[in-house]
Amino acid sequence: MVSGTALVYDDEMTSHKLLWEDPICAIEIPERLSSCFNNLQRYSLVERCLAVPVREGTEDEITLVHSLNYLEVVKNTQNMDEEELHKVSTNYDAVFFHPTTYHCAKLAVGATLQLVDAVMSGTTCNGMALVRPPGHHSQKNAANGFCVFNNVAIAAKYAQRKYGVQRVLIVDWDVHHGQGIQYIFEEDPSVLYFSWHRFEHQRYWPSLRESNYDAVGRGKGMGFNINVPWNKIGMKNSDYLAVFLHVLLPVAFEFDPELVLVSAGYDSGIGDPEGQMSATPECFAHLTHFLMHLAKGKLCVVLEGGYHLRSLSESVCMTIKTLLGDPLPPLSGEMKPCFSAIESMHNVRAAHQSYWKCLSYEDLTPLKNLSTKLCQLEQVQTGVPLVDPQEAGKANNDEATKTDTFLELHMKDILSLEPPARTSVAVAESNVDLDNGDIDELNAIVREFAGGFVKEEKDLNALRNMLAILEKIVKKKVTSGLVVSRETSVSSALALKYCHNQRLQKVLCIFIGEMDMNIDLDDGKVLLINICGKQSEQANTKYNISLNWKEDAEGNTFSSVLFGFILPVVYSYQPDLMVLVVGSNQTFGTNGILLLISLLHGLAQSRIFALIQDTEVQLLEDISKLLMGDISPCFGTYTPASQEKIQMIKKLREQLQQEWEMLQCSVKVPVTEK
Ligand code: Q9C
Ligand code: ZN
Repeated sequence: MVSGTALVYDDEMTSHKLLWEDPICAIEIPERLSSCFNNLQRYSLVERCLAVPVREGTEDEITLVHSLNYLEVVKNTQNMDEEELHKVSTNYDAVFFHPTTYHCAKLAVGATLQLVDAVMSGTTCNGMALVRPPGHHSQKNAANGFCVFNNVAIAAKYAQRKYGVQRVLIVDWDVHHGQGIQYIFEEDPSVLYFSWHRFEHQRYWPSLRESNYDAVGRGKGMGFNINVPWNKIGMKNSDYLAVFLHVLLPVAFEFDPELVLVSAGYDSGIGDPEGQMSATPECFAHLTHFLMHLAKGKLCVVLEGGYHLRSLSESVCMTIKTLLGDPLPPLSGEMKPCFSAIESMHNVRAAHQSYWKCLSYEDLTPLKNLSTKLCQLEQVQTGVPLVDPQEAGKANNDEATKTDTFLELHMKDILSLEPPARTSVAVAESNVDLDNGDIDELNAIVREFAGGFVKEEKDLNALRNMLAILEKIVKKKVTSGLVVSRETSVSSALALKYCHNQRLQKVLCIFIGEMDMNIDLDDGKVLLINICGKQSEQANTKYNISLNWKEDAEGNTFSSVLFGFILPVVYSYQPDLMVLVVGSNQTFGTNGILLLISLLHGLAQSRIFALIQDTEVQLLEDISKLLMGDISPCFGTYTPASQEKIQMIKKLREQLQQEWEMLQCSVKVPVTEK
């Protein structure tokens, strides 16, 4: 298995800078790069990465995307004086040139390609390139929005040429629309481009008609361009998460890329003066974690925007920590997407429904009219206040300082929660080292709650040992544990009783297989999700959900139920501990279980207690490797789920979306609107 994370950085790229006064370009400063690197050093992350040197991109590489003519224009800026540089800059929108710009832009391209080489050659599994100038706005014949050469677009073409990669996914989480990337791959079905961006009904820069959700690609490329417009500022962690779960991830799993590139702008993070959004640094850990499950983990993250230095550098650190495999801090904030985000998701899902099987059975009425109406309403209600620019500047500064203070505390908060160890323990019915006192105490618990089951000494020992492992997780001595059980129904009921006794606030129990367990824990302290091949007679309730899911023999259909139902519910619940039970006659399949466990690592600080029925031991090795972080998971080829299955997910979502609000992804159109 390929492991390791590459870090491509060189402070030479800090020499490119603005030489004259220009309030628009003033935010793209060299410190953007150095503050990221300094923060990585402060967290001791630099030494954990493989340092990959930068190089200059060659003319052949640059012309994979740009015209020779444009290349010459940029090359000629090398020997210009300030006046000439200023003049060339004004030929473009929001761009500045410096005598070293050409050199730095070539380094930014070369750094990105060095990262692609490290990942594609198998030297490392993933990595990040910290580069300036950024790339995603630049076009065949033009610089734009601080961007000179389109680093990520060049990287996609390069990977296709050099390594024969068939399908590349580009995820652009920068707060601006990477229209440059869209134009380059618009007609190309081999590159799927996803971008979310501040749009405000086309009032926000670059104010293009083609940034809206209905720009789905052209010709052969139809369906391979996904735009998610944000029509409001202040989008939060839950809005970003919802778009990943309900739009990007289902489509990305269906697309099945061989390489994932991220246009990683952090101006979509909290405190950014351009983006005005509210996503906190750990949100980028979760986004990164999801993407690590595609393309056998081959993930290249490339810096684009990000103008609040503290927010930018903390978010970059969270991204790299995640690439390195560290446990994720829990996602903070209320887990409920806002109405405007739901509306955008609805529109994107409707626009793409004829191109992607994972969306095809949803009944989504396009919301065009509703959207315009709401937009007009908003204008009347709030209007656009006129402010004196000097006052606005001061207000911005206050905002930035407030975010600094907030982040200082926030990072301490979320990182103090980090589990002490990530090692897991695996036991069959063997012994766990225990003091005599502990033995007696645990034996008493077993006798109290599972006395009826204990026939011999052997039964008592097995259950007590199981509790001993669970106790280690609850007391935070280990992150996760694995136990083989002779009777998962008994062991899991006992485990849940133990958690209840320990006053754990929220325990998620996912039971896969035939469950004959009758526990009455409907008080919110346990959320039970049973995945089995049989229809349950009981109706679903908020805390007791039964899913009748039989996985196909070949291929995977489980990603649809994971993203469309299980993860939204689980993220809404925000458990403190997860108990995963694999009982007998499970119908979710090995790959389904592995993907589920791997995705659950994003929750409850990775605290997973896995219980496996002794008839399912062929799973044992895979699950224990996964818990130890020893395998990069491979989940089999995507097979579209049947209409029946999609209908089932839809029904469940309708049933439970008031209770579990991360399930919300479409707007119910009133009958009169149709
Ligand atoms: N009133 C990147 O984040 N703003 N570029 C122009 C005009 C330009 C952003 C505002 C923002 C460019 C890579
Ligand atoms: Zn940006």
